Amino acid sequence: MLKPKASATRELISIDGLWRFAVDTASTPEPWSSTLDTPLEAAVPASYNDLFTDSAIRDHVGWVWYQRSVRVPRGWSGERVIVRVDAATHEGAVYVNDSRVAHHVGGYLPFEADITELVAAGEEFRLTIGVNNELTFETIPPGIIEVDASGAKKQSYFHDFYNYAGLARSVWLWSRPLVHIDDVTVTTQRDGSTGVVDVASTLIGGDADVRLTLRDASGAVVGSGEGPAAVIRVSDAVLWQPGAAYLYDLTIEAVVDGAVVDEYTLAVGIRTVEVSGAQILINGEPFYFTGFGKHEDSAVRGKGHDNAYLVHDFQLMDWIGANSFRTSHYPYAEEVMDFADRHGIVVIDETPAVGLNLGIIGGITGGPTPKTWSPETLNDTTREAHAQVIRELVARDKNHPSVVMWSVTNEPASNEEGAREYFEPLVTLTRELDPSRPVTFVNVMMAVAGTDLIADLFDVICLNRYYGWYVMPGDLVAAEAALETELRAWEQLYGKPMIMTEYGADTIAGLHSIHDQPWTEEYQVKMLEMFHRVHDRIPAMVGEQVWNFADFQTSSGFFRVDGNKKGVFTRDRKPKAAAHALRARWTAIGSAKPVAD
Ligand code: GCB
Repeated sequence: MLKPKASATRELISIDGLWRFAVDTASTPEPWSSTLDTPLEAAVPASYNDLFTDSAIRDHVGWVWYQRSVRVPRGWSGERVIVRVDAATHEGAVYVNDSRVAHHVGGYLPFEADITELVAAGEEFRLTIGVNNELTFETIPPGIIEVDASGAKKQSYFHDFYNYAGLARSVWLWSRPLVHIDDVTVTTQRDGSTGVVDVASTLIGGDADVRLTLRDASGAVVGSGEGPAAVIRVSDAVLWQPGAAYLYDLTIEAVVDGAVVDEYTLAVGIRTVEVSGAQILINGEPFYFTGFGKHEDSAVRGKGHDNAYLVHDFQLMDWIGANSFRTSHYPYAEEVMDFADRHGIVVIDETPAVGLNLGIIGGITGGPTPKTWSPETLNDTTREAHAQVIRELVARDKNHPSVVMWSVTNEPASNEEGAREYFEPLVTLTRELDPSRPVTFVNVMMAVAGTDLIADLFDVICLNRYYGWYVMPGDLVAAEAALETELRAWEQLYGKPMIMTEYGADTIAGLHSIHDQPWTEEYQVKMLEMFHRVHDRIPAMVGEQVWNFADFQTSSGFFRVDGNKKGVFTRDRKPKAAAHALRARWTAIGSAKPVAD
């Protein structure tokens, strides 16, 4: 799915800003059919939860309504008019005046509607977007809704971040010609010093010839091609490298009778990625991942995309020497992916399949543990929802050179009966959709080598481990021994590349101790250093991504105090002591695996 962009044949208008906002009530059965009767306005993009002071809005479970009027530019007559919603978390319904034009399930991926027949150039229309935040066993991520004695819905879920909802990313009005480029898929290879750019494109709305032009960063034409499937060879190609991004511009034109009827330009990075033995090679060179699992999270905006945070977070990652991050635990805004492309940051791109593990809840509360994979819990319908987010994620992000790997899921119950049957078709699907990238999943600490049932299906094994925190807290000597024993077992059983995708300690900025005391800044540093000693001793370890880049909000409860504090930076992006320690290590090692003396 192409990101909305302006070109010589397309225009793009942001319809972000302040929208009328109301929570769903029984008294307005069709809120889209007239002007919303509400005193509230909500910012778009932003999650709505932390905007208002009313906890009934923050905790609302169900539909909310956003509405504004939009004028179609008068020059758009004869063009197709598209509404594009970058994300509606978790379900969206779009109405133009009284007509429903789109419905989409999945909170972190875009959708669009062609509204040409319902609007007129130069005229205004009423745009209403309903957003529903409910999570069930049929959604990704999953959750449970209970109705209490008063009839109020209560949402619970199995993932450790607040269920922010709303229009957290941009909404666009986009014009396209009738005959237009619908999709483009670019894959790249190297043949000696020649870059090989494979382009497949599809058209919609009629027949046209396809013309391709590839330009380098100075604008000079370095290659061209013709037809819906073409290969462009670039001599002496400048590669897209981690830390040294280089992007070409590929212009795709649809031509009818010699006239260009549509044009779209896509950034292309020429690079290869492959798994070889227990190494991950980018452009043929072993790559060692340093960086973080992140979240889209900030005060007031919740998961709302914010370009100021985007720039600042990437600045901090650069300052600390991080070369990569994982889009834990859902696809991030496309602006983030584009930025990573432009700045040479390597991305492990994760689906929103988090919390597919009912065992964790029982484990923490001591209560009964339901089976994760069963007809009553996560079942074939869940798997179809999961397949759909994989399809949409690959469709959205397949052309980003920064994306080197797909992560199908975070911490599923991969040790429970039924896991293999659930995941095998999803891994096959991911490989069919994109044969060019390795596929991974992120393993939970309860599913060790020997009890995990799915690791052999994947190219790379990502591990989240909390030795010294959830297990053996305060005892870093025992933790170090246990971590090393476990990693050696994985290495021996699979011989595949392994990345520590989560390790970390909750830390209150400003809390100090001379002892190994959990929650202090010193303990966070010592625990990370302990992990690093072990990583350096295990040849198959090809990366380390600390949990988490910054403190983030979670659901309330006895388990968290105003959120998860495992950030290396606070929620407002101030460094804890660990930030300085990581900076010393990562700026020294770059992208080369450190080896123990
Ligand atoms: C995990 C999860 C992550 C949590 C983290 C924690 O394993 O993947 O979402 O936030 O642990 O801090 O407990």
